[in-house]
Amino acid sequence: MKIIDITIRHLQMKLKAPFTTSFGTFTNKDFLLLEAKDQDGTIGWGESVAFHSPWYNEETLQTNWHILEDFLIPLILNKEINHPDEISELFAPIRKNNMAKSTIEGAIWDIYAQQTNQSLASALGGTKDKIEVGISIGIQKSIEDLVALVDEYVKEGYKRIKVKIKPGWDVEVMRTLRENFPNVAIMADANSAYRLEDAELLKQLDEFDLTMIEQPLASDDIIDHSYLQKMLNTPICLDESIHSVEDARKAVELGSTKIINIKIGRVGGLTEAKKIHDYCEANGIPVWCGGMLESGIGRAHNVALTTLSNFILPGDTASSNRYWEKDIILPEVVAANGYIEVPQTAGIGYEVDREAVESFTVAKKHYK
Ligand code: OSB
Ligand code: MG
Repeated sequence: MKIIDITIRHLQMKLKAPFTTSFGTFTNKDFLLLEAKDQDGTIGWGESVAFHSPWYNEETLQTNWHILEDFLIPLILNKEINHPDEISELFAPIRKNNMAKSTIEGAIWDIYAQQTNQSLASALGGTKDKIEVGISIGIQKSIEDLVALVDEYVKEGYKRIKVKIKPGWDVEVMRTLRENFPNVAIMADANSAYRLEDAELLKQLDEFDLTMIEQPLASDDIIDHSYLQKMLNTPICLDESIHSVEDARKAVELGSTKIINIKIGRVGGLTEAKKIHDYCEANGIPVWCGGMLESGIGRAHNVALTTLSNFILPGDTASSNRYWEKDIILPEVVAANGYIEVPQTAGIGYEVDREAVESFTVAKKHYK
């Protein structure tokens, strides 16, 4: 393939309900969409999961646009590409900026899958025809509100409930949830809100039989996570700390993590995501697919990735309608009874609703 034309759009979509983490509250989702056109006319789509502000990692919508426009797009346009695995080599001269890289790489995987007439899931080597999913719930105004929400999602059939925690919203919250939902798989995500000195507090969570605790300590730290894991019975799952298969190997060898959350954007694309998956599979580490409040396009990529065999634990890929009044793909992603059916048509498997895309676009630029 040869990419001859790229469009970047900045979309703004209003979340149905605000989403609060240990770092702050989102009411809108601002993100970049990338549309790439091959010389044969095939179009592929990629979504940047960088947020408007750098709270989750150092990347933002604007840094992604800059890196794409000034560095990554020039490395791709009019180059002969035989397989999407080559993209990471083309991008090797550019350090980090994984979410920016992943935005183009995702579009190229979409084109490759269409040109080889297979679903993105099959192109990646995935085998499942449906995937099991859970849901991630932000910090609420009160524990009563949280219990009511969890009850709703459990009734909808989500296979695992993840709740955000932070100092002051942790042990009592998890105790109440476990009392109310004795048989539900429950986990907590701290988004780096604690320090090793909080180990005694985090140990109290062992009582509630959580499936795991996600990213309790700093995003750039795998040493203290290894000390912490030795003190806890609850398995630690790393999210923010893992950017590559090398990070995964080091964290696993140090005993810093027993489970890994794979996010395509955070690791620089589907090729690296697959490498992490394969490494974990060979080493007995279960993985699951994380989420970044994606629109339908990023969501479709997550669905495809989750069809790989070692995605053993339910991920955060919930229904489109959990986030949006209206998504930008047709049909929308639907989780029924905790399962999403994997589309079998070529490429990402969902139609992009161009009218919806345009209606949420606040800026756009073409490159050729
Ligand atoms: O840490 O997994 C996270 C949302 C935004 C940023 C980081 C995270 C999350 C979630 C929600 O937990 C996942 C989703 O529903 O897309
Ligand atoms: Mg997380």
